[in-house]
Amino acid sequence: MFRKILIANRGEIAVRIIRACREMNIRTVAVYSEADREALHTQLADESICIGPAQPSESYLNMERMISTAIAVGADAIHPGFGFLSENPRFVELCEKYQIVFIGPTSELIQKMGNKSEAKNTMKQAGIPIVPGTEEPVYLAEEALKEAKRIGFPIMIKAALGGGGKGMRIARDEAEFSPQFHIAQEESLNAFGDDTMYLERYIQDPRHVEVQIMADRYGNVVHLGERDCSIQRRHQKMIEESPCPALSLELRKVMSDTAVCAAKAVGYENAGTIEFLLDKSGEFFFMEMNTRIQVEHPVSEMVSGFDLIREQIRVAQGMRLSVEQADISLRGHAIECRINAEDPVHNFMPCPGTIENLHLPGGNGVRMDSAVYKGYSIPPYYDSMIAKIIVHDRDRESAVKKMISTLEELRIDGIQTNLEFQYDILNHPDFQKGKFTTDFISSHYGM
Ligand code: MV4
Repeated sequence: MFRKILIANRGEIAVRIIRACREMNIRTVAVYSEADREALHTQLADESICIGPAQPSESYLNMERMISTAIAVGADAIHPGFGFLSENPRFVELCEKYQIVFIGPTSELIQKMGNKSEAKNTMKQAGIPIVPGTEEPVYLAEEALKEAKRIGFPIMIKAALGGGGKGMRIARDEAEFSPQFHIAQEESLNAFGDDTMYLERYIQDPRHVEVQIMADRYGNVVHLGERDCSIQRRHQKMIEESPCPALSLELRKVMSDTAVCAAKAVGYENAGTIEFLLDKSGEFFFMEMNTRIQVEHPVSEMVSGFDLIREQIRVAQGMRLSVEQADISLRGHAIECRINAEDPVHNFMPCPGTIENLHLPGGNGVRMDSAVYKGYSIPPYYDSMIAKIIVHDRDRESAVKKMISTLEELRIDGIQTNLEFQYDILNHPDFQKGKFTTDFISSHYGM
């Protein structure tokens, strides 16, 4: 059994993990950068160690420093949260080498799913539906154009190591293809140091639907239903909900079962997400597998009553899943709004600063996952997300109402936030009808 866990992260997810450990009587070690001396995670953990300067590369991304700190404090395991080192196979190998348990899947699996093109091929082999496209990597525009003509326009050009929209371009026709290919490839080389590309048929205005799965090392896999994450801007999700308002009970079951099948096919362990694109006709395609706990995991926790972080820790200790699929019932509707310190009016520019006054709402079915407090100064070096509001109610209409009144009660003074923008979306008739796709924000707000 773990006695002590080092949390290799910051912000609200570090706080979330500390809380789960406390409930499980596991000691916590926070690591913090020089900019995070006053951060909430630094204050809440049993022990806190400064691991370097503010720049992420010098602190939260510093693998050697992270491992040596874990060894020095006698941690049994490291929880990586999301971002930072959470999907770095070399870091997982380093943990294995020094016999510190990495709370997540194996380095081999992270590596395999990190290559999006290879992941697709693996899933195709397992009978999972994928977007038609190239199976072999493409490097040259001329060679790629031949493939594009075979697949048919419009075409999505993607970086093999991409994900999250980087190194991704649409080519509407043959004339656009070569220039777009070069732009995407250049972006990929800059971002990932790799120019391996692949092509897909372009799916017009899809919904982003992802299924939460949880697996132990004995081949048991359960799902916690799906989340609709279509409300996003420039590949940054803003609102997530469960269940997806567009799914029939039948389609919901097919997608969830498909996700479990995908996880079993690759021998997955720990928490993971299978991302699908859902097109207008109700056809769905595997896109990517995320091999980490995700920002939006609370939405699934609220509809299932299941603690994903606790279960991650349990299965990482070699325990069996604490539940079978039949034990999981998905009840009601949950919605999450991400609160960012940013200015929607000025191109969502990050707006760090000091929180002069703060009121966080609560009440029946309201959950706040946050890392801020009155008087806290948000440092400029990290992600601008400062809090997540999650509400749960009996049905979607009630959950939307609850989110609206929760946003009305929330006060954050001293900094710019996206609060009003979130409020606007929640009140939009199309959002309220569940009528939206991934282009919702760009088409309704022109951003
Ligand atoms: C697509 C697509 C349409 N067709 N692939 C964006 C991020 C990356 N994970 C995959 N993405 C997309 N891939 C094909 N073949 C549309 C998107 C996409 C998108 C996907 C999910 C959520 C928001 C999105 C916003 C724009 C484009």
